[in-house]
Amino acid sequence: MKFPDGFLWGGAVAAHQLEGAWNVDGRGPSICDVLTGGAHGVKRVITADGVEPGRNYPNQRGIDYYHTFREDDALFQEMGFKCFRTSISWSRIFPNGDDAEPNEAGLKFYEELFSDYRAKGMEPVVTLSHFEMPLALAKQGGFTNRKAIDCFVRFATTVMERYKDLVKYWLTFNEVNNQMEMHTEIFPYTNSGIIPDPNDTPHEVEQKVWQAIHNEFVASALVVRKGHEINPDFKIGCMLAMVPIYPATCKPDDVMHAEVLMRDRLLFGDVYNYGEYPHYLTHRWERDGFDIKMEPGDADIIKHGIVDFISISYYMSAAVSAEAVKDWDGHGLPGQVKNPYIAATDWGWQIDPVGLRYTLCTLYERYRKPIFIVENGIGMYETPDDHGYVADDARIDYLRSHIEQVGKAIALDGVEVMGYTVWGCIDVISFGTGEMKKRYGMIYVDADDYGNGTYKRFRKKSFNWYRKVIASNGEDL
Ligand code: BGP
Repeated sequence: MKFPDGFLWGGAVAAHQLEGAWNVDGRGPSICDVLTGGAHGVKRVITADGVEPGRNYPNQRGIDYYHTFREDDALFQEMGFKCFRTSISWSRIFPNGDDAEPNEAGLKFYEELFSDYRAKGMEPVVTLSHFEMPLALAKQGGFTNRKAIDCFVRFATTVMERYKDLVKYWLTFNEVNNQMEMHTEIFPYTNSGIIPDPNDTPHEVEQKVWQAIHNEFVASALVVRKGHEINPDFKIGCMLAMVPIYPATCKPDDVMHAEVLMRDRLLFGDVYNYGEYPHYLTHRWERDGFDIKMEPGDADIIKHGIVDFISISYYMSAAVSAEAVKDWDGHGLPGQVKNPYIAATDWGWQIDPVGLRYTLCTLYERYRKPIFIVENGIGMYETPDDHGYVADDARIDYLRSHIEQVGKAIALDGVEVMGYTVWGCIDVISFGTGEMKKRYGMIYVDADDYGNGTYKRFRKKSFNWYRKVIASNGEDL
């Protein structure tokens, strides 16, 4: 398949999963610094009141990219990356979120980092908020508190002004829609800075999350507007976690159930692209008794802050059955069942390359905006040989089959796709589990879940494969 000229091939990471250096050069604590490491099937724990001795906080270490970025970037350059996606750690710039002045050491770090990307031929793609709210703001209610809007807009404006000649592509809130899984402790916390309160009823939790979501829409729209004022050439996108939800059978009840759940994922795209709340959402708020506090100018702000493009993460699809809803334990999707036609990763994520083409078609038909796939990849257990080499053929198969479907969406369906970045192109701390051993990289990092290891980097088999893919602009898969 032919990919368009200028297609943005590259890799993606998030500051809190790789930088480490959590308390140096004036950085304040962020919400991910106080997430403990979990293990396969074991929940991560939020210790927002302080770092407890004896606990493991993997995000504080990352892979020490703060100190190794020049060498790591040289490896990305060797693969031929055209772009590189990372986030700015909000608490490096505003350690408490509401400080009078930004932290110059933090600003300087990202200036050096983005300059290094440019010097190595990689276009920076920057996420403004990848689960990285300063902890001090979470303690004041996170995004349920309107104060967070002002703090976020100030942070975003500060960095957009400072890097206006270095960065062109910006994303506002990472995977903003995964917080529709409101009854997990993790997502309302990581997305909106809502510290779980065991006294809250499920309705109270939902009320808080909806309020935070509204405030995030206002914040995002303001940032889009300000960004375009700072530099009219900026391209500012939203970022949606896309998991196509299939009916488990063609029973009409299953089809309807899947449609309603899919709407939950797409409502974010609808607001970002149409600039207003869809009827099904305002109806739902009224139906279920949610009272969302809005200020008079909010609707107008949302209307005038429409995004330039849509970015997505894509890892898997899901299947749901209306019948199975009664067995739902409050986690994952109501009525979720295993799809018997596709395989799954060791973490149960169902591998579905065709689902990516399906997703691209759905989004393009609905919004007619260019789409940037800013996360795709597979988490695997890996053991290197004596030379540190990992023959990760399963990763190559995963990436190849997904890239093939992207090619089809472009060539057969006419979808406008801007680029594709492999998630965790170098092994990083897993967001969901805090494990190091859930690896996504094309570069192996010698470290375990507890910070032991040499932290040396080794090229995996997929490293050379991806280099070839980029060099041939997607023809040689
Ligand atoms: C997305 C996040 C990333 C990332 C990835 C893989 O949800 O945007 O931060 O880590 O998924 O998830 P995990 O690390 O849980 O396997």
